[in-house]
Amino acid sequence: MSNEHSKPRHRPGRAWFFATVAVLSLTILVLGALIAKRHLFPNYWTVEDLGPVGINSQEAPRPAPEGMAWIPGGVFWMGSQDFPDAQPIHKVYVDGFWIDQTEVTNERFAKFIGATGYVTVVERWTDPSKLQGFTADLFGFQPEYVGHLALAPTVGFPAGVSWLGASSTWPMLKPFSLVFTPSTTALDPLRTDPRRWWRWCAWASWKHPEGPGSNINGREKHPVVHISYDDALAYAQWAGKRLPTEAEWEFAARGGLDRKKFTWGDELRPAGKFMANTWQGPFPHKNTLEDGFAGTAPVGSYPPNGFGLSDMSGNVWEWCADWYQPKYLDTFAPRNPKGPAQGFNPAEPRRVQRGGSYLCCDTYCKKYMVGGRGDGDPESSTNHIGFRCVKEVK
Ligand SMILES: [Ca+2]
Repeated sequence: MSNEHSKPRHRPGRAWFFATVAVLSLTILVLGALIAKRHLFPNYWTVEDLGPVGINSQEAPRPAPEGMAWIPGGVFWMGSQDFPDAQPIHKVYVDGFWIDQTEVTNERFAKFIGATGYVTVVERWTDPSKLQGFTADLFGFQPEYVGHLALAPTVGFPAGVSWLGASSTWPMLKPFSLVFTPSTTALDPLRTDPRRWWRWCAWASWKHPEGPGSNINGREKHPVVHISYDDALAYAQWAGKRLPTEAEWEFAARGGLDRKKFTWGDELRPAGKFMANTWQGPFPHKNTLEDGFAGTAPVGSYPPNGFGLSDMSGNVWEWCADWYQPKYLDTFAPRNPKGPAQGFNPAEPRRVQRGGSYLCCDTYCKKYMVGGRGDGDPESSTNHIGFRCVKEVK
């Protein structure tokens, strides 16, 4: 007999088995690596293929609303690797819309007040029913500040006493807003109680930006400040406009550029030129004023971005329509997103602010960078918060 029986037999089933196992293992490995990468390094992500990044070709409808620029809309990469709450960078599509070329000025806001008799939130006597549980971190502070509050939870007050608790020692609970005041000595803002540079000021308002005795004479073209979200909404309704969604705001701010650090490019001061009203020098002690302004600047004092918009970086923070979520992408739609359904803490929800202000600087709050996000209590304000509006195409 042949030695047929001693030869290894051809076993196609086993070969297929090993091949299948190999392919499956490889697939699991690759998928696992991709999932791990997504979770560990979630820099880029999109839930739907929106196609290539680009600006819509739709021409500006006519007539153009006064003082507004046409933003054609399109697909863009939203978000930034420079800020944890602006990640992952993700593709978003927005329709075209009109947006104010500048922040709303004192002059414009005065017209609204003259026409409506509206009284801003910080000019109203406080409603005691709204004071329950009102704590320091509701005052429009940016996350950095809140971090400091966490380090020093009572911010100088006895444990358990809120800012309102402290202010209730004031007669009549006067309405107040926060006014920036430079510290008298140099300090490390990352390790210091922010009350060293923020003071609550009774009756500070848009008409009295630094408190009673101050006024806006000569600041007609400056952005209005001490504006709460509710005030901005009231103005927008009067003007037949609305607040921008955060996606619209960022699309507009990027000025047609793709994933740049600033609204004008990647260089903070191209050819040494200041492109925005921010803070120079050691914050919050000494502003060296190299850009020419300690506080607000007249709108349009710096070069506009690619869409013709001024001060999308610096000058004053601008309210957006969206609720703020540190992980907002969890609820973000890829097309015309309107933000999450509620704030990250439903008991103390906050709205998005964008653009940074004249108080942003290299060493502290870099949120004049185009991806930077801020947030604030809808009824609170400070003297570096304003807004601009958008208008839809009918
Ligand atoms: Ca400045």
